[in-house]
Amino acid sequence: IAMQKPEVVFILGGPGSGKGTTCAKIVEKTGYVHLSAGDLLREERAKPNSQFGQLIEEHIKNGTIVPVAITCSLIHQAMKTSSKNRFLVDGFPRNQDNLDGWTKNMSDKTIVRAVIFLECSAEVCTKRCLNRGLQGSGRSDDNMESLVKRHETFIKDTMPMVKHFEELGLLWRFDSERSANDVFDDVYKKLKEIDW
Ligand code: UP5
Ligand code: MG
Repeated sequence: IAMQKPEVVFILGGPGSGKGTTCAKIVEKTGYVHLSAGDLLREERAKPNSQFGQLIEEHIKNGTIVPVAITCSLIHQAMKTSSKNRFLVDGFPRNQDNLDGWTKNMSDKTIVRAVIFLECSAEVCTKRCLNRGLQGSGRSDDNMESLVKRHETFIKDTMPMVKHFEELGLLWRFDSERSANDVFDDVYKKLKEIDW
């Protein structure tokens, strides 16, 4: 019997909306594997011999989006090296280029089950990231200048993806200004509904 295609749930939301926090909680309670596109890019940037390190850093600091060929191949590689079959792909696809690259390379290899959208105002998102920066996150984009740009990119480039998935009937919305546990409880309940 051929192995079932890997199943993907995308997680979208503004910078600091709680994507990583929610995914970490889901991983504790389920067999999902968490793949944060941002984390994969930061790992790639940290490799001393990466030919993309500088390009990635420029995009991250400016809150702009890395070309999909790089991001998609990092996600694909991480999926291939995992023994698991269910993935939470966090912070991707962020723009039309990301979506086109995914469709071209991954749509015949995977099944997208749902898209989790964490709704959070720019004010709350920004406060959370600035606070994380003050606590020593070490992230080169946890500063006011980068955060303004990250939010602009989210509204201009990523919100059209949210709309796209809503039109496909794949979008699940959650109010992520609540406590991390409340957000997780609701997301977990919805994930249970597509489990069998
Ligand atoms: N926190 C979380 N939930 C909370 C809650 N409910 N109540 C109170 N506090 C809460 O959380 C952020 C902070 O808020 C933490 O301190 C947390 O404790 C607290 P986190 O869970 O980290 O939120 P998340 O949404 O994951 O925030 P993150 O900063 O990671 O979001 P971004 O989307 O900005 O960052 P990402 O790493 O995905 O991308 C960074 C950059 O990489 C992008 O700007 C872009 O340049 C590049 N990128 C690409 O180019 N392509 C990609 O596909 C992905 C990224
Ligand atoms: Mg994150």
